[in-house]
Amino acid sequence: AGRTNHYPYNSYQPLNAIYDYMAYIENKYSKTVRMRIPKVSFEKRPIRYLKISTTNFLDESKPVIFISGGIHAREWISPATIVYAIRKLTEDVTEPDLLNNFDWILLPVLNPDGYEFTFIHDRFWRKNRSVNSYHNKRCPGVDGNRNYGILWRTVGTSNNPCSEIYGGNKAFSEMETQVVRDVFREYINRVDLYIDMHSYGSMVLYSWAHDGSSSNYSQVLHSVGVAMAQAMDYYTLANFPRYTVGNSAKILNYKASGTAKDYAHFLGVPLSYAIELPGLSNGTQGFHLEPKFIESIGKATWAGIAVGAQRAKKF
Ligand code: ING
Ligand code: ZN
Repeated sequence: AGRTNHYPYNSYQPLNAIYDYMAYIENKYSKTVRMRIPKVSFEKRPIRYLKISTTNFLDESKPVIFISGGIHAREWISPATIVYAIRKLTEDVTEPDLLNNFDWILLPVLNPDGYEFTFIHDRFWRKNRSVNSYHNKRCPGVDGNRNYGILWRTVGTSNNPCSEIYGGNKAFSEMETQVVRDVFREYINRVDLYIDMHSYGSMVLYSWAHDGSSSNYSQVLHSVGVAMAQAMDYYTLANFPRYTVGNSAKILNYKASGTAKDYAHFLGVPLSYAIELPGLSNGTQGFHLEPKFIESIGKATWAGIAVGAQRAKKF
């Protein structure tokens, strides 16, 4: 397995370190890993993901698991857990069936401009850094998780560019959401499990976010969600809260439209979730989980992903 300490887990890594690691993994595991750079961000940073597949890249027979993170810049634990998942599917494979039975798409940093901005200027920035004709200079940025083409800009969002939940000037106006949309287009009807990683709150969230109504899959969404939560709880340190599982509008105190997990579910992805990873403090400090917890949260989150994948296969 080689240099397993190539990527440090004792501190949060800037974009270039995550991207270097992805390139290193692609190079080292070149039979199974391909890096894709479908678009560049508003500030011209590449948006990268890895496709991991143990069969020929033209083989379209396997179900796909798609995990995205980092749409919200300040939620630093989100990209970290996806980097950890990359490790578990390449350098440190302990679930070979999961590697062999699925094609994996792992996208750690959907919002590279925002992520970089949180390292340099403002630790608690949420949105991306794009500017459109409705923006004034004081208020750049669109909330990627309100920009998807599902009941776009209807509830729990804003048409004010200064808002933290500004939905953009049209659905899919942003490069970040276009990348996710295009992954679903490319793998249409093959994505069995989609997870969009956020923080914080220790919650497994499913559709529908706009009104709290249940989807046709609510029973399986709930039972698989509970199984993932239990697996994550098992590896979560005792001083952390336990996961709660439910409809996002019901267990959060707000509704939302134009979100990634609702868009995926609307497209027909049965198991589509947003996971709110843990945070230990209240307020914005909750986004800054102490780095000493990165590795254990990575491990716990991988356990949840693994259980979701096992259930996706049987489903
Ligand atoms: N929370 C998510 C947000 O975008 C969410 C929660 C996810 C709501 C999916 C609805 C649908 O508000 C954070 N912390 O970003
Ligand atoms: Zn978020």
